[in-house]
Amino acid sequence: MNTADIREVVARIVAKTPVTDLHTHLYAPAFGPLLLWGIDEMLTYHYLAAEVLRVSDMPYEAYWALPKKQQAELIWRELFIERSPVGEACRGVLTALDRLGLDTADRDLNAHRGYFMGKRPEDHVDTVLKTANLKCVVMTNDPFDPLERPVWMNGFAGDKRFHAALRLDALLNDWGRACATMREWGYEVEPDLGQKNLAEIRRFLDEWIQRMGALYMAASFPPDFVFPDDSPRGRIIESCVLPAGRDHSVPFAMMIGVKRNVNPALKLAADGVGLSDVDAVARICAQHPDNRFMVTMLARENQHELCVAARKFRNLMPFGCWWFLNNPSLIEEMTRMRMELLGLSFVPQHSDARVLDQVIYKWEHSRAIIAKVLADKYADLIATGWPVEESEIARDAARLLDGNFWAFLGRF
Ligand code: FIX
Ligand code: ZN
Repeated sequence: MNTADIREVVARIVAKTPVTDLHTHLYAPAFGPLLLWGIDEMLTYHYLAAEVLRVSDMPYEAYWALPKKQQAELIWRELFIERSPVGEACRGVLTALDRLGLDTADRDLNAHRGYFMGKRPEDHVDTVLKTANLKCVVMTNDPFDPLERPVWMNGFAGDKRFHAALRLDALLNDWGRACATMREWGYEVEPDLGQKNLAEIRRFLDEWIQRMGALYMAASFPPDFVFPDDSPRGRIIESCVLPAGRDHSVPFAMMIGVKRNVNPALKLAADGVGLSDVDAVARICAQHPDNRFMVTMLARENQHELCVAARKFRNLMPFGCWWFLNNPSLIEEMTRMRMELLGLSFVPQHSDARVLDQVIYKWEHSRAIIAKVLADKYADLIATGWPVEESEIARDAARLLDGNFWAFLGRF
């Protein structure tokens, strides 16, 4: 293959390579209203709530008091009609609508709503996963969530399109509250975290990893995340999460760098970003070589150091361009840097989709950038005389979009 063809060939191959989306906030249809989908959900995504509340002078509380349909109408008017929808989250809505076959030249929101009316979520899941070319997605499953918990307790039958991940923010970021809740559930725990308490927390983790069939455990952490750490978080990680990870052979995913509730009036859109300490990541990987850590960091400035840490520790898997980094310019920068430092041994992206239809845009936009970076790298190889075959491109793309994650889990 010559360099003139390479972009087109790589783009075609990457587009047709099925993806495992390893971190989303989507749910299987069996979770009922927890599965969000459709135009009004897309428009009221918290990324767009933050954007509309910059341009509208409506008081924050008045916005949140509106019914969802009216919030969506405000966002459509302010961000799509009064201004061109050039931001990534706005553009994403249009990509999703277009690929679902809607006429995006039509600026009538009600016309778009018509498409979603009367659809069965079960069927729409199939349509969307097929349109986005996803093999499966991983949910974010919180046993402390009062809406989610009963679905598991009543015996969720499973859905091969949706895998589980045991989310531990409640346990690791607010032990006082988690402790009180766990006591209500019959665990013998006390705020002081003695040996017996730690054994009970371990029992809780064992039960939930098994109940969910969790592929990994996960938590998000603030920028001041440290390790080792004598706080309840550090002690629970060291004495419960890591031993459970080893015994059940599941990685621990750490999402580091989110400053929660910077502006509480913005509710779900309230969070910000801060610079974190990559040495904490290096230390946990060094001290626990028998554990595997999937790590994504929210600050752009942490990305280079994280790549270097990943070169030092094979039990560290950098993944995704998280949240405020999930924008074309930053995805390109990060993917290029990761490929140059780590070859093909990373997971370039996850969608973080909260609304089913979003996987269409999140993956189409990211695939295009991953393909562009890969093509540039192949062109550099071709320039040295190294031949690049289509079958090799397909193999590499499959590793990036699917295989690296499953191999890291130890499940091929
Ligand atoms: O903590 C997380 O998993 C974050 O991704 C979310 O809480 C966040 O709200 C989000 O949707 C980011 O994309
Ligand atoms: Zn997330």
